[in-house]
Amino acid sequence: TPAREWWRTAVVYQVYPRSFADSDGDGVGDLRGVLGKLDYLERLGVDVVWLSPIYVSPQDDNGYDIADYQAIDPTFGTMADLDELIAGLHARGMRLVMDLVVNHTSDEHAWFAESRTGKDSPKRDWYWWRPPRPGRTGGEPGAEPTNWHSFFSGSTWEWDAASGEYYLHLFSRKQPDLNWENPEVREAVYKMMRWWVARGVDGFRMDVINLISKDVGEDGSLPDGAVDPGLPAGGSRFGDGAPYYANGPRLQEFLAEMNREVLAAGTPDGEVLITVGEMPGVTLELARDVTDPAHRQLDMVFTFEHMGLDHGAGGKWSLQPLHLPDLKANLAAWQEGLADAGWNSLYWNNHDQPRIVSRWGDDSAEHRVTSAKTLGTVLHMLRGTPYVYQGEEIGMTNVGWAEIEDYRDIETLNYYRESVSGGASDGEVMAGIGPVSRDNARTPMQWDNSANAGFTTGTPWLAVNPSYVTINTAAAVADPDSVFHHYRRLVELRHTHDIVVDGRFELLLPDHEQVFAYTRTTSTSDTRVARETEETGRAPAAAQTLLVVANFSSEPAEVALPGLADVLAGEVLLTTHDGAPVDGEQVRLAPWESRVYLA
Ligand code: ISL
Repeated sequence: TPAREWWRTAVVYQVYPRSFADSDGDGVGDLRGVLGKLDYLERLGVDVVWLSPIYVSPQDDNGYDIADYQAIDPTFGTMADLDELIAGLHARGMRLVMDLVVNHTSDEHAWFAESRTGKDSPKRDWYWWRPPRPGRTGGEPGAEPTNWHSFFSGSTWEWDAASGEYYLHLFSRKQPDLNWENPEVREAVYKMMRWWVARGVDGFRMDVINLISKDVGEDGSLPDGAVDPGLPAGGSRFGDGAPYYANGPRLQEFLAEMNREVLAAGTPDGEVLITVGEMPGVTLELARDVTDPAHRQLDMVFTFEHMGLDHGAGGKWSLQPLHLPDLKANLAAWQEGLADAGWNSLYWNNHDQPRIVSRWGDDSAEHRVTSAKTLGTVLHMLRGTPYVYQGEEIGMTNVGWAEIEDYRDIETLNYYRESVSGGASDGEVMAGIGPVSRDNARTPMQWDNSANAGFTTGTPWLAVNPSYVTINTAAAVADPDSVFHHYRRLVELRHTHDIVVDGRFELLLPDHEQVFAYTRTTSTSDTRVARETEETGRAPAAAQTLLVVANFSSEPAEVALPGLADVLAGEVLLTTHDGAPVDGEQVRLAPWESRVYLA
């Protein structure tokens, strides 16, 4: 066994194919579009591409509603295109991670079509079918089997008049939840996964994988959730079902089984696979259990804790300014909590989150570039596997449209409808949607300053952010001081400096409201270093300190770093600004200035 799995030194780049590059002018990105950008990805230096879903799908949730797991949606291309993508990535020393969406299928999947034919269907039990509440008439409000509120608004239950039962859908009504209690379901999923591994994929990003085990009673019952009295009128009859559908009792059993049945075998070439589980509501304790290599479940998970730190009373739709000490405390807790067992994934962005430079940086003309760089620095020098979402590496910003007509995202549209029908004004609701909607992440990738940002020759499925005139990859690649080249160096540092991969994390200045500072240290007594020394017979690496000091604000800042004068006098690995005004332990930072030192 290798001393260190390859993914511990890797950086992953997420491609949202619908918005990445359109090769055929139909306005929707596709696989040949991705193929045309491999040189760009190679230039950035990333090791892995995670491809959001490209499978056959009615596209109710942009492909997270899958109708056939083993076929490519014609919108995106053909299986031959995908094989070419795998080969093209492998030829460049890169790997491909597929999105695995198995908490639910599309309602147009053959499994569900069979399941809904009636109570006697051999696949009836592959999904969650339940009768109306006792004494209630199916289809009337309140007759649903539980009061759970869907992620995408409304009830999690859809009435099926033909068979006289409801089916469960935690997301849209076109995304029925699979019943993982049924071993046939699990075997079908594992079989499909083995098929993809045999085809050459290198791992899986597992969509909402901590929702697969529901807290179902022996009699098949599912409990009601607590009703939040603070919810707006439209949502108030619904309760929070998360305690009964997230992090359920059999989750780790299912993950361990999947590992045994699929993942343990590795790739046909004998390499280990990479797995990352998306887990809304995961706790640090559960993350440690799931990612502890001794438990053989997953390599890492996506936590949502840091992404929730700026949520207000109305949840994700009422963003508040971030209080920096909260972010530092949270990231530090995960760094420390997974230091000895388990592994972190590191991210600011994905296709569900608003753009980080608009959210926690400063997207004004004056500070956009430096704040994007500093956000990148703070994240990438942490211990774990960093994920870069398309466009993050050029500092793409939120689009924040004011009119609901501009949006396409089902979560946004349903939330708008539910809120307005509950009595909220258009203005109020749009004020929430603008800075948060998932469409902020989904506007087309900005390649150059030609029409439609060079994304398509046709009409883009979602409008291009007008910022493309200045923010685009052509400009960024040509400018040595761009966000792109900063990200390229961050990726490179992880490859060239073991301390970025292995160093122990320590937070400095936890209460400081402007400055994010931490060290990573290696010492010859580290267990990992000692183990590798023994295994490889190489001389142990010398004790080192890497220091990150970052001004997370648009005002100048000054801090003292007691005991770190030697490090501050050491090598500067990366900066956002010229010159380094350091006086002993005293550091002055320009707005959004950050530096990485090594000594
Ligand atoms: O958007 C969100 C973050 O605030 C969540 O509600 C999101 O839906 C949740 O994180 C789950 O996301 C994943 O599964 C969904 C899909 O819509 C998302 O795109 C996907 O990342 C259902 O498959």
